[in-house]
Amino acid sequence: MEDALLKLKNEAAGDLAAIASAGDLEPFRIKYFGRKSPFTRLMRQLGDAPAADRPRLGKLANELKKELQRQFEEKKASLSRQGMAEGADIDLTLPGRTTPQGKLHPVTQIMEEICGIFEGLGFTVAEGPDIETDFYNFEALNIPAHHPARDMHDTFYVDDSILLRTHTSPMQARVMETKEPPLRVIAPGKVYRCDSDITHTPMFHQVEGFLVDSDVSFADLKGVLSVFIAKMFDESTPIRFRPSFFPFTEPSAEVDIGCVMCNSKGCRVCKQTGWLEILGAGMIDPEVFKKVDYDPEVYSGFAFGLGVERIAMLKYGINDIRLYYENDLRFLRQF
Ligand code: 2NM
Repeated sequence: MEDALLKLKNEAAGDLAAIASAGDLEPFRIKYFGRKSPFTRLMRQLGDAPAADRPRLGKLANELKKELQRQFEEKKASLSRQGMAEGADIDLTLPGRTTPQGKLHPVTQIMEEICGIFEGLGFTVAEGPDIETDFYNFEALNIPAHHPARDMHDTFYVDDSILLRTHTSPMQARVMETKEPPLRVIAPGKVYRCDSDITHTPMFHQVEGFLVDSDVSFADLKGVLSVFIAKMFDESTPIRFRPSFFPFTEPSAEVDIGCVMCNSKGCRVCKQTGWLEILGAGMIDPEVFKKVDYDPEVYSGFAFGLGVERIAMLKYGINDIRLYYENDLRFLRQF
């Protein structure tokens, strides 16, 4: 029995020394520590040994097994360290750790696209304050106190004469007040109206623009806006100008494009008309020129205004304006 134990010890030492890779570990473990291992066999034979020798032999077998297990774990650890150094334990197929990259908000992207098109047509960008005076937001734009047009604007007032701008036109008035024609300016930015449902948010974005020079006609207005629509949507997008009213322009028009959702066939989005309203425009009213000290006999000009969220909704088929401001990454990641 003692001889058998000694022989087992030597054989195991030899096998352990021969282990050269992680793949050899498992067969060794099964051979020496599995159910059919020589230790199990020897323990069973222990019953045949003289009763006086049994405790000593049992202890010897247990110590031998423990020592072998310790050496085995050591071998395993050393092979693992070696593998790591050689790169064998690194899974090269795992995806790398990336830093998520942020993107511009879809409204910002569209606003930049709109501004880019007008900059290409020679317009410069002017930005102004969100908090405005009653004068620049209304008076200078030919909307006097108690004018019914004020009702359309659902204004947030800070006090009697200070308010959150309801459009970006006050910036236009500020530019005209300080610069002489010829001028081509666009004013992008946030505007505020006390209104909220699936097509209105209390804050939204506008791009308004104007051009002032001698001899500007409605044909110039149609030309510039046609080029804008062709670039923003498609060269073949149908356009129509419909008579309308704005206090700061005369004559005024609303501009429709053929419905991009149904190809002008008529659908829920265009209310079966085949047309979608995308901007308002007109020839700047001589009353506005008088407010900024331009001679209406010398100068004429056109102006236009459009809602950025609305344009992006039509371009991308977004059906609820509130999606822009919920910051749901599943929505934002699509842009
Ligand atoms: C619109 C429609 C028509 C407009 C007018 C002016 C200004 F200041 F030059 F008179 N800026 N923007 C204008 C004209 C805006 O938005 C629907």
